[in-house]
Amino acid sequence: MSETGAPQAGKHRAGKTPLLLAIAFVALAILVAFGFVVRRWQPLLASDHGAGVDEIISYLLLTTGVVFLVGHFVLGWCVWRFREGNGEANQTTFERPSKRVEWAWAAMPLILFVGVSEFGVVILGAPVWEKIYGDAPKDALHIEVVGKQFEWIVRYPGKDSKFGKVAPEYVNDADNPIGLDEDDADAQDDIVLRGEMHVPQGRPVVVSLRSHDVLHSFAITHFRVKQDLIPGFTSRAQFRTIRSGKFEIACAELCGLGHYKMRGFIHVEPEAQFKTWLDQQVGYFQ
Ligand SMILES: [Cu+2]
Repeated sequence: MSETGAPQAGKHRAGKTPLLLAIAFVALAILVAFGFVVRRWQPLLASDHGAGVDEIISYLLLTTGVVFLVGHFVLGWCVWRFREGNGEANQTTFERPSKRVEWAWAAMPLILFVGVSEFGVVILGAPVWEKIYGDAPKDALHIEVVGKQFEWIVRYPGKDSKFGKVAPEYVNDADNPIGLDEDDADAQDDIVLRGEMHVPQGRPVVVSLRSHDVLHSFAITHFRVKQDLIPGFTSRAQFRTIRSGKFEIACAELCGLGHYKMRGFIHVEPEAQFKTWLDQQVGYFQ
């Protein structure tokens, strides 16, 4: 624009900046794509349903990545094509397209995005959802995990396979952290561990999750498990391990000043080794 405000074709030169920006954008896009191809970014997979979770993450990154790139190329092309000084293009007078054309252009992205998201949810997501939130298999091992500031307390039902009663009035941080009722017969053989969990490899595990105080999130990244704990509500996580080893249980919900140290470990062992370990545990009131 000149001082008087009238556009003068060809007077202003934007210099090399737009070209450099465009090159940087393309280089960055190639670098990011390359980064996804050359290595896996998720931690080693240790659960059955986890491959499905990884697939959904890859699908979302790919689809949104392509949309992002195409969108920016179109945007860049428009900026370049209708730049100040490109007299020929700017002199074109645009007539308003027909309503049908406008509707068609509005419907296209709508259909595209609904298609992309529905395909992801229904085709890829539903089977994984079923594995995580479907009915527990009959041979599943039931464990309870209580989250409190700032630790994980793990409970096994013991030989009677029944979890004993708990009540807030019995909670005592030093020797009864989950508040087991000493007068309850089912509670006698319950096994309570702090920050430590053992599961047999390959057997389905159902974890009931409760919180003693605030929101926490039970996260085992190697299993692709992440489930919020909500005070006053029992939530559930379900998985089946595919390899043995020791994996971290983290809290994935900022829950207070000690959030960073709220961690535990889960030991995945062959069935026989797990049985031996379980037999060595002593009931809480025994
Ligand atoms: Cu927490």
